[in-house]
Amino acid sequence: MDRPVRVFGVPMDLGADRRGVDMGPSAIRYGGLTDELESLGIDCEDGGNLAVPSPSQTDPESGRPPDGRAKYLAATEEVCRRLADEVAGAVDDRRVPLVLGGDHSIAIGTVGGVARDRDLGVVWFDAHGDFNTPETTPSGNVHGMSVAAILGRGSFAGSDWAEASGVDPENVAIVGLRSVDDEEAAALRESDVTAFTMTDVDQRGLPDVTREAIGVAADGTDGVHVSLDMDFLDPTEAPGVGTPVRGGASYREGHTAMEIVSRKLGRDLASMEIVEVNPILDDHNRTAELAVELAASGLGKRVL
Ligand code: 5AB
Ligand code: MN
Ligand code: MN
Ligand code: MN
Repeated sequence: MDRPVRVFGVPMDLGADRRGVDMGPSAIRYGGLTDELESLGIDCEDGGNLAVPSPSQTDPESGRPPDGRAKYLAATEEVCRRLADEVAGAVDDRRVPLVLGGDHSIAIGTVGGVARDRDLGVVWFDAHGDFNTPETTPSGNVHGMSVAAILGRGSFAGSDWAEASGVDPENVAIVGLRSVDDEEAAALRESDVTAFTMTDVDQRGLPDVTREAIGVAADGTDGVHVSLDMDFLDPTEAPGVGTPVRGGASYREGHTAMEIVSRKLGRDLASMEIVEVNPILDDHNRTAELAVELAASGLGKRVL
């Protein structure tokens, strides 16, 4: 890739039930992220970590919407506002933001920042739909609501920090679904979001599905954000995630998806994010090292 990158770590675990995902940015850096990207000739600057309060300092009920549940919502909002500002600053400096999680609630901030002055498409690689709202969530965990928040669904409607006016549901595509809650599934079906399940992947193959997802996200937009939840991959390849689900993408499929992202999007890749790496649950940093490899593929690494 010929554009410079700025990396941000967001040691966020308020949006997930399993602690430990806050150490994801450290594990991915330890896995050699900047060296790997620099070896590809990418100018890669580390913007450091954002400060994130720990759950023990934070009231989980603060910010709770009247008719729903969303744990640590006030603190999540505060982090996402700061993240959006940092990410928008990188875009102003003509650097591609590469955001390391942390749990997937941080996508609300990343997308908010990238979509500030433009229409943005989103490709969301995930085992889960992240399409719950505070009204439908079975867990109260905000990492299961990020797509719904960005699209201003349920009690996120009109919320200036969550709903991204530059993102239309017609330009959002989710790839890799295999665990979706009942009400969440009904909401996804009636929405204009394009959703590809692992059944679609089995039947059509990942390259075909990924190309279509990118087409949906790029159609009429000024750029595309790629959000990679590491639980998109099968737990045999990515055991270090908080909510593993069997039947995910293989090692090669992960790379193929990212290679297609880089080849097909080119300069339309606005930003990338890799989330949900939990080093406490990992096997010798395997998942974090895979995150580094997938970032490299997504940013243009080629075998030949
Ligand atoms: B992830 C679940 N649907 O809402 C919920 O890892 C899981 O960011 C959400 O995709 C998983 O709590 C969130 C049961
Ligand atoms: Mn997710
Ligand atoms: Mn997930
Ligand atoms: Mn629009």
